[in-house]
Amino acid sequence: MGYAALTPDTLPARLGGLAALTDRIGPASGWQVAEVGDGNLNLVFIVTGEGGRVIVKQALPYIRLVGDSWPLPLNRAFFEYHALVRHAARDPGRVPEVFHFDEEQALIVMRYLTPHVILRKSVVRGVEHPHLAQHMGRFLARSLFRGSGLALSGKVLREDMALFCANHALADITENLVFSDPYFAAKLNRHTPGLEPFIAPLRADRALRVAAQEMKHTFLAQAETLVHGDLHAGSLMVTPDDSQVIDPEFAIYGPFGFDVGMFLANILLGYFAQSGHEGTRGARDGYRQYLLGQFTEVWQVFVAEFGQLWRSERTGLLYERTLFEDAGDAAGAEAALTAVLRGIWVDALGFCGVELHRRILGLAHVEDMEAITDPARRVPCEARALEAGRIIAVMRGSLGAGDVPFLVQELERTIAR
Ligand code: ADP
Ligand code: SR1
Ligand code: MG
Repeated sequence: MGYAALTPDTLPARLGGLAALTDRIGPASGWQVAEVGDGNLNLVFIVTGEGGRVIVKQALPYIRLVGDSWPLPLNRAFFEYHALVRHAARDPGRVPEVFHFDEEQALIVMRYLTPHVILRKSVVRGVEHPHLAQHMGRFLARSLFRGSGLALSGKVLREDMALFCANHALADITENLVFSDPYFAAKLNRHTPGLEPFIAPLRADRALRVAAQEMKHTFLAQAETLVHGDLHAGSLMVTPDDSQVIDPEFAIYGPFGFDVGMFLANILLGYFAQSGHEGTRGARDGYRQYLLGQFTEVWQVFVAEFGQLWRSERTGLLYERTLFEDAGDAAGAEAALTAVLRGIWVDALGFCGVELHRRILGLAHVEDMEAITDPARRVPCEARALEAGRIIAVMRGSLGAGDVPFLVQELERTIAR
């Protein structure tokens, strides 16, 4: 049969013949199915059998958040599957295992993560995850380094780039929603009532509009490595000891700094929301310091891991050892590493800035802020995040790693409650 969206009622009959499921969770006659998708795009089912549980994720021919007025290709499941496979190889154990992929049905069967919770929900509750920065700094360095011309030959890189180039419909969402829509009155934008006095000057800021377009240009033109493409706090599932990266359907070749900046922005969104949560004013100071520590540590771990990979796994077409270490110029390789890392940091800040804006002004908001039900409490939190995003994006070329925590703490003081 051709593609048909699953429902909890039809799923057992449709998938009951798959050994990938029955071998793991038992016969379909005993299955219970619940649709749990809370993302913006797809169906997600938990299928429980007598032997265990699996996740069945299926793409819809449209954007779930908006409805069938916004069609979206089913082939995004193909790219999610291929990205999961590559991530599993590049940072083993950091993504859920894939048990089955059906291209026609746009469907992935994967490991059910338990007792994991979505990181964003944990941050809203104020829960610390002591290993998160280690896990994510390493994941970012490993997935991005090993997916780039630093590790791959030109042939392998370009063939893979050609494959993922077909994921342009998802890139188009990012190109519009992240880099352009926040900076004008786009149709699907929304914002908290009362935020208007902070939005008008932001949109009038020419340097910011230029910075956002420079980042869009970089996203389009700097096809350096396979990026996850949507690495926000809803794309991570965590326990106290583990972190699992899910949902890479936006995967495409893009800049090293893209995933880094998106993830760092989501830490900052969690930070700025803390003072708005009911009954927590002042009580979350320690947690806010923890989040700023995570911001700094993710980057530190990234730098350390990227450097280690640079020294031990630089076997691709870029910065060949022949020109450096093998020619007695190890110091030259180190200088080149420093320059590459500097470029990644500057780009990451640019992406961080625009992500802060689009999660407050665009279509797709975040629970960190949405959980603050009183608009009068939410507005100052969002205003601080907007101003942080503006400064970070415009000043990205002159900010060091230690400057961002200092800046956001200053904004807590200067933009009044
Ligand atoms: P979308 O592509 O629509 O954003 P996600 O991949 O983010 O969908 O999944 C939506 C939700 O389904 C997640 O927020 C999470 O609660 C749940 N989920 C997804 N994958 C898994 C998994 N492997 N194990 C457990 N829960 C999952
Ligand atoms: C219309 S899709 C909106 C957002 O949801 C996804 O998770 C991406 O972040 C996208 O920008
Ligand atoms: Mg998602």
